[in-house]
Amino acid sequence: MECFPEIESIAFEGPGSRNPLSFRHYNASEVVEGRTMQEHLRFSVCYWHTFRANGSDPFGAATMQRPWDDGSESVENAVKRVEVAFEFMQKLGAPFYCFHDRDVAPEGASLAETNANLDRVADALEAAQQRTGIKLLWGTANLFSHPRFLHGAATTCNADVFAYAAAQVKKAIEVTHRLGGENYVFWGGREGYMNLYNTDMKRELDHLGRFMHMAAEHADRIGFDGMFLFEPKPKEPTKHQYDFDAAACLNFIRSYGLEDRVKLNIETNHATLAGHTMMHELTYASIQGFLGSIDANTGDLLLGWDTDQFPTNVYLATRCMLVILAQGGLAPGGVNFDAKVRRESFEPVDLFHAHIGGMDAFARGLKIAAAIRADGVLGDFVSNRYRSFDSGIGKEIEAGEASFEALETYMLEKGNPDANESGRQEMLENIINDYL
Ligand code: XLS
Ligand code: NI
Ligand code: NI
Repeated sequence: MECFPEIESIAFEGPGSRNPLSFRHYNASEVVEGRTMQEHLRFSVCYWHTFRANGSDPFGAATMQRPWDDGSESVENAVKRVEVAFEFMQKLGAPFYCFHDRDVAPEGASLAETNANLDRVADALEAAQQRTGIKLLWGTANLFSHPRFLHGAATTCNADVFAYAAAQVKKAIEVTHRLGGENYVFWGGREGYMNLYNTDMKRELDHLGRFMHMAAEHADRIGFDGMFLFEPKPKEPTKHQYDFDAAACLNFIRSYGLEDRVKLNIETNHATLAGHTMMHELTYASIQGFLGSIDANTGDLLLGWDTDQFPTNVYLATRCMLVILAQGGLAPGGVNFDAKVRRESFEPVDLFHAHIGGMDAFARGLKIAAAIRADGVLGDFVSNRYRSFDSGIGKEIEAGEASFEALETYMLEKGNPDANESGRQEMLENIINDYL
């Protein structure tokens, strides 16, 4: 059964096209900086928002009654949904997808039944992947929806819940491995606290460290060598999430000796909630070699929560691509649209419009960032700005050959530093506008 019969494959028609169901900029085979757009962008559709969100919010019921969904939490319905998902992704031309265990298969009455449900749906996913060539960018476990996780999963005060979470992640890594997943994500849904009066922060963080090590040990045992990705988020659902931002995550990774195994999956809306720009978070992670993948979305600056909207802002996409190109790409990570259509956009075709917009914005961002890099307008300015460190005293400082004493002698002799120069922010902003 075809679920989107009115939709043909979404084709690249070029910037002049007025067909809303076409790409104006994303041309999968077009080469930019020596790689195709498909290779650079590695777009991924997320299962939870795209195939499970129903438009309900704290104030109202579901608005998206999908014609193919019987509304039941049965394995049969879940298997049918796999067909819908792959038809959608194939027509869109997305090479990857991502899921949480509970997005794809329903929870059963016991862990064993739940695992069996997941295996049955994994059979369908595996067959659909083989049929279509669409690959799994990453898998993950939902350790936040079920009430058992109310105090957290790896950071719960209840050792049995910790054990349950471990068993669940063990299974999720195995299924990810079976499906050829290239990465495995840890987003600590309820790993944080609501109140410090009842919280032993030290113990909770130690437990999370232990949990991650056990995950790595199990991955090694089964031969899963995909990258682990930690996803920062400052708040929501807890008041303070332990994986607050890239800096907090990196401190955690290093404190617990996980740096060989774990990189970061940076999400735009989470950066915003942490009071950072996406470019800041990407740069911070990338300069230290920890930028693994991105969850491409955007928030609403007038709202203080994770609205997970599709990214259509070309400036934002350009800034992302500047950082990603500078580090030589994201692979084995990718650009995952952790984004959902608005409650009011309840028709199936809106899923196409949303993804087309995100893919075109990133394709434009890629082309613009590549042009900026080719002309060297930022790169040349920045290297020139730091040229005092290329020779003389600056070079000695960078080489570790200077001491406070030597610098004092140098300055006493010289008297005063060389004059400062303008940072030219406005000029640079104007130059970037020329490319947009
Ligand atoms: C929620 C997170 C989540 C992760 C996967 O805010 O973004 O969707 O990406 O667990
Ligand atoms: Ni995310
Ligand atoms: Ni989010």
